[in-house]
Amino acid sequence: MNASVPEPVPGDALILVDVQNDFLPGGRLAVPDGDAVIPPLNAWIRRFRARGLPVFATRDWHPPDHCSFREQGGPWPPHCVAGTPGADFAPGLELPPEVVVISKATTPEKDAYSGFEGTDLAERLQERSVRRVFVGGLATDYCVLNTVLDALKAGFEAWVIKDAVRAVDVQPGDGERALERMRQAGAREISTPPEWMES
Ligand code: VGL
Ligand code: ZN
Repeated sequence: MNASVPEPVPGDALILVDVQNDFLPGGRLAVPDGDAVIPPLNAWIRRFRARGLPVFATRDWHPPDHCSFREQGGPWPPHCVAGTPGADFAPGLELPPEVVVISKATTPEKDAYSGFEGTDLAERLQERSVRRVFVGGLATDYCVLNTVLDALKAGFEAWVIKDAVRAVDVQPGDGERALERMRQAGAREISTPPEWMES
């Protein structure tokens, strides 16, 4: 479903999921075409900033011996090690100075794909009276999926910015299946209006 575009209003928040160097082309866990999320996300950031609405940025922030890394028996190459350049936000992402950064999966023994897992993201949204979250970033089939599902579970309305997400696609079709799961759970989809991309 692609409803007409709502201009962000009070009660809305933007959540940028893991737009970090290691998930971009050339990174240690590169998401194909991952850098394509940056221009539309910048358009959303401008829109939210212009209205004084909150912008949150989650980041994978792993210790060097994180359990999700292959050396520890996990599924992934080492990535987003806290404090390394690979864990930095993409330089092209126009993060506002007042962005709220949410670090996740920060301990060796636990992974967390959702920005809500083991963080105070739900409380931070509630204290700003947020009702709707708009979500984009990386990757559709892991951290975007789980962040959107948890947003819905926590009682927020969730909108996936479809042109501002990309999938790892370990199995072909994972990204599409993730979008379907989000829809089934009650998420809505939206595309960045082309006119937002011009300025
Ligand atoms: C992610 C795999 C491992 C993600 C994080 O941000 O989607 N994927 N860690
Ligand atoms: Zn990770």
